[in-house]
Parts: sequence; structure tokens; C-alpha cells
Amino acid sequence: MNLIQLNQQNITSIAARLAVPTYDRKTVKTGIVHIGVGGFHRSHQAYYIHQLLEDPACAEWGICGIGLREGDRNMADVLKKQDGLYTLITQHPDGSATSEIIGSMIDYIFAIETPNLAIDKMAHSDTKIVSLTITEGGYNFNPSTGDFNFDHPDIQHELSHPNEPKTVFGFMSAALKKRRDNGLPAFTILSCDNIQHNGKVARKMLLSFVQKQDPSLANWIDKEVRFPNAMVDRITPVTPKSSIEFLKNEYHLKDDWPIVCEPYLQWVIEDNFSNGKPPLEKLGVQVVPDVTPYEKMKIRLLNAGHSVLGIPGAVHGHPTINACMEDKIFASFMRDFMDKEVTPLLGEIAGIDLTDYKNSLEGRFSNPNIKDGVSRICAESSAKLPKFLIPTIQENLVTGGSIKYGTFILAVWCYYSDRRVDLNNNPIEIIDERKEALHKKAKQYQQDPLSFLTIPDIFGNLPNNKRFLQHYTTMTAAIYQEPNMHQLMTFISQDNYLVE
Ligand code: CS2
Repeated sequence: MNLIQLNQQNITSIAARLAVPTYDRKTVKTGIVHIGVGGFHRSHQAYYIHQLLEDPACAEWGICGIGLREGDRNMADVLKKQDGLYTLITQHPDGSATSEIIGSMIDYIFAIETPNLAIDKMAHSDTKIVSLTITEGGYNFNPSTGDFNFDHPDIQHELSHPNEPKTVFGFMSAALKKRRDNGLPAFTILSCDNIQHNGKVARKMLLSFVQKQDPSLANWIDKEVRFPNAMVDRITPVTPKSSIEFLKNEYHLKDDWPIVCEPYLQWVIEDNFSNGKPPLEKLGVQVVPDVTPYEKMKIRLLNAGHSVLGIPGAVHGHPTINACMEDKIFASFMRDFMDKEVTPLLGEIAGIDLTDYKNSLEGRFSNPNIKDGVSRICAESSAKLPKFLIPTIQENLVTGGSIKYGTFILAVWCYYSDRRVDLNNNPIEIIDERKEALHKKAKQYQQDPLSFLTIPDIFGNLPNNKRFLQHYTTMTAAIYQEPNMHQLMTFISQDNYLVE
């Protein structure tokens, strides 16, 4: 088999096999610098921008990716070898797939090796937006107080060495300082992470940091930088090895890191930009005055719904989200959680029928060709649950609403963090920066059944709530006695299940 390496030079030969960018990538300028190029950015924002660049009038909006972490090295190598090109494989529920080459990533800087290049790129007059997918944990705040965490050693370093940035905050601050000193307008900071009020959070964190580092710069940022809130959505599993093989077999194409995703795609952004906005509404992006209700709906239903399936799914031994959905007990538990614990907190959302939305989530989670691993869903639960699930329990404690479904997930999370094996005794792959700390707390369960909850920046004041504790202690006791997810989910879902 004669394989063609994906890169710019080979693009004409590749065009005979599958769709390639029709625009001249050499003439595209970097209007957007994106920090944290992972699967999601490449299936979502970079795909939107790719479509935008098909219009020559939009050639100012190309993307330069930036990797700030050692873990970005592989991405840097692959994108360099492939001139930023990659294949997006959209997997439809009927088994068909559409593959196309995406060209919007016109440059990539591995900032660990060349930090000044990254700062200069962000400070360049062409750059109008710095967008972020730095994960829920990347904002460096304590979820129970909402305050910036100054204890991080890299942050401490940056405070005294502003010219040696390491974190996203240090880089943004250094670049904004340069722009101010050069008399250039500020860029917009556009967060694309699953945090409610993500723009507001990004703003608060950056300002807390810069206030300590350089108060006069903080004043300038306060006045000049806009931070639109945004809701982003496209399910993008970890790229399976089989997709690399698929491209080889189907198109004789060698792409070392293609992206697989679902057909669904959504982006809702607030119209709040410092220095120009790409005309994304042409591509179906919803530009709205206030994104809050959309973010809340998505994070509390989709992202939390994922965790509600994924954590018990991992213990049960379901490998993927679609396998959880094929299991009727899991699927109906998740739907009950959405209907009974989340929906009452959402209120009316203009232009959205919540029943349709939840039905569409069920369809998306069930897509048999996405095979979204529960290990991806459970990854970094210590950063996700305080944003996706715990606020729902807290609000229901205030309103008197149901908390049994959400609490069950926290109880199973304790068991999962303690035992780290599924019901067949197979090890569970746990990816979490705080996995050892979680394990340490969870494994004290026998001596102190509430030990797991004593992590204040995750659980906040939940352990002080009597109603919550009644549910939690009853559920953990039941799980430790017989960790049979089917039995427990069925029992908890009954209308007459009551712990008060
Ligand atoms: C998932 C998200 O990481 C998770 O737990 O819920 O990555 C989800 O797939 C995306 O937010 C979909 O837009």
C-alpha cells in the first residue's frame, strides 16, 4: 500500500481522495492564538474556523496553537510534521463516517521550548483573540471559595519573574503587558471550557493574578480586555488507534493524530469582544447577549449526565458511554437524574425545549460509533464534579428538591476511588491529578465513613448538611456491602425510596 503522509506538500494528491482546505493557507493570518490544543479544540473551534476560512474575506482569522505543558509535546511534534493539518472523522450513528482535512491551524508553538515566541505571537498586532481550552482544572481556583490559588509553585515563580512565564496566566499577562507598552489594542480572552460563567471566571482569575504581579497592568486589563462567556459542545472521544488504521486503509493516508467526533456541534457566545469578532454567526454559532442559561443547561445536563453514567459505569465494568446507554437501568437512572434533579433548577430557556434537548442527549450518548470511554469521562472528576454535579446537589438542598441521584454518584465515587477495580476485579484506569489524595481519603471509609467528604475544595459545605449526610451514609453503606450498580440504581430510583 502506497501511503501518503499528511502535510501541505502532499495536499494536492490527497485532494483526489478526500476534502482538503480550498483556501490558500499561506495567505491566512493568525487572528486567534489558542492555548491548549486537544481533541476538543480540533473538533470544535478549529473546525468552525476552517469553514470560515473558505471565505477569502475571513483570511485574518487563522489559528496559531500554543502548548504550555510538557504533555503537549506529542501534539507539537505531530502538528509540526503535518504542517498543522489533521483529519476530522465525523462518526454518524448509522455507522457511516465523513472524513475531511482541516487547515485552520496554520502555526503551532511549543511554548516550553520557545516561550518568547509564544509571547510575541500573542502580542502581535494580527492577534485579536486568545482562546482557551485548558480544562476545568486549569483555571486554578478553589471551587468552594472561588478564589485564585496562589500556592501553586509555578504561580509563585511567575509573580517574582514576570519574564519567565510558565502558566496560562503568566503568558497572558506577559503578552498583554507587551501590547499595552506597544500601544496595541488588547485581545479578547475567549474561554471554551465547561465552566459556568467561563469568561467571568477567566477574568477573575487573571485579574487576581496580575493584581499581585503588576497592579498597573491589572488596571489596564480591567478596562481593556473583554472575556465573553461561551457554551461549547461536541462530543470528542480520545482518538482510537483504529481511526489511524481506518485512514490508511480507506484513503491510503498517514495521519498520526486524526480526530473523531460526533456530528452534533454547538457554540453559543456572548457578543463581547475587545478587538473584533470573526463572523461566526454565518456558520450557525449563536451570538447572544447572555449565555448563562445555555451554559447551565449544557453543563448540568450533558457534562453531569456523562459523569452520572461514567462513574457507576466504570465500577460496573461498562467500557463506554454508549455501553452504559444500552444498559436500560443506567439509561433510565441518568434520565431520572436529568428530569428530577436538574430540570427543576433550569427554568425557561429562550428557544429551547428541554425535553427535546434531553432526548437529543440520549441519542448522542447512544451513538454506537463514538465509543467514548468512561475513562475519559471520569478523568479529572475532582475538577469536573465541583462544576458539573455538586452545584446541583447544593441548589436542591436549598430548594428542598431531590438529591438522591446526584448523591449516589458521589457515594460511588468514594467506592471507585477506594477500590479502583470494577465488579469483575479488573483495574479501573483512573486519570486524575488528585487520584492519590482521593484514594487516601476514600480508603479510610471503614474507620470513618465520612472521610472522603473531608476535601473542602471539592465538597464545600456538603458534609455539614444533615439531609445530604443521611443519603450519603445510607448509600455508601449499601455500596460497600454489595456494590451491585443495577440493584442499587433500581432501588434508589423507586418512588418510595426515602432517607429523611
Ligand atoms: C465530557 C465532555 O469531559 C467530560 O466529562 O462531559 O468532554 C463532553 O464530552 C464535552 O463537553 C461535549 O461538548
